[in-house]
Amino acid sequence: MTMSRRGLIGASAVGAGLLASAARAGEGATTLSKPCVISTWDFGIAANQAAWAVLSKGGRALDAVEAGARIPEQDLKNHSVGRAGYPDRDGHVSLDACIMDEQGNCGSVAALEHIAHPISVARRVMEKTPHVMLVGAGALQFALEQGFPREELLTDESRAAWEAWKKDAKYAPRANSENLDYRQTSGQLGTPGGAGNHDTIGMLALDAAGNISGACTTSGMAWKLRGRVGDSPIIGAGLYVDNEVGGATSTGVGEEVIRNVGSFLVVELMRQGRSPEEACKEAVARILKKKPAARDFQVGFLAINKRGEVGAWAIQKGFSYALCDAGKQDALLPGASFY
Ligand code: SD4
Repeated sequence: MTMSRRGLIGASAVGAGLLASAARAGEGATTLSKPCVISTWDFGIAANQAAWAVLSKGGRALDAVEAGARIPEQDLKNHSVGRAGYPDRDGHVSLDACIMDEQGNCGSVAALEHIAHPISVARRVMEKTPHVMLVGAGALQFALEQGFPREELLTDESRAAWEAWKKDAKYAPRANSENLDYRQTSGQLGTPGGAGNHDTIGMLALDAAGNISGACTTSGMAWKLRGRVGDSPIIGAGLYVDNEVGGATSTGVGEEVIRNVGSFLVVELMRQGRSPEEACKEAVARILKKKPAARDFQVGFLAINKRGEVGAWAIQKGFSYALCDAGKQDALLPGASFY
């Protein structure tokens, strides 16, 4: 792992102040050696280590990102991915995930309920069906047919948070509301898309053969409308990989990412010669240009190119990403940001 002008933060040394002060623009590139894996947010460290167990034995990037994504999916303390995720407005835990490999194969599930590992269902969609995306009741039916157990994913803690939110929730947008304000969905969780609300994991891995794969999994925006799907299961929005170029993934308010087909944009900008950080910065700038009010929300992009160069950019400070290669398996960096 090589860095220029920006020091790595060991997992134990990370504090909010350190992250904030380190989150300055254009502080140089981080380059990982292959194999390697990167993930959004601090809980990406544990996910990366599960992926590393695959990569370090010469395993495939696709297997690595699936193994990694399953870690936060089963983490009962993580309320934004998988089991124990915060429910939608009506109390249903509804999960979104997608996966993509170096050949452009991809699979996705959206609004999937009662299945603890949506990333593995997304992989089955990719490998066992001629389709890319299954949603809602159909996705659940497919998962059950594939042998995934049906489970209750709403934990007591998540139910209690939902009950507390309902007490003074003013969130009842019309389906086509032009005034939908994400802040009303967030309530006590703080900035929409920020660390307190959205904690999607997006993972990108390069294996020893140099092939790239990615995975993205989330319970989406807490207290969302029933049926709402974010960017995370949408190929090109929440995740995109291209074995000629590299890969990108996103976290934060998914509507803003979908509008700009964010991860595809980042990869295409890298194809045109931008560094991962420059490409992520431009994708965030597009969001803000189209909708200046998005500065009140959080969206972050994370990208890696085929040379192992890594970069990230977010609207607001507070975004972080975890890096792992043979040199260091528990590194965490702050994402540079506009605000
Ligand atoms: C969504 N992008 O559903 C996801 C949520 C998220 O960090 O990123 N959380 O919009």
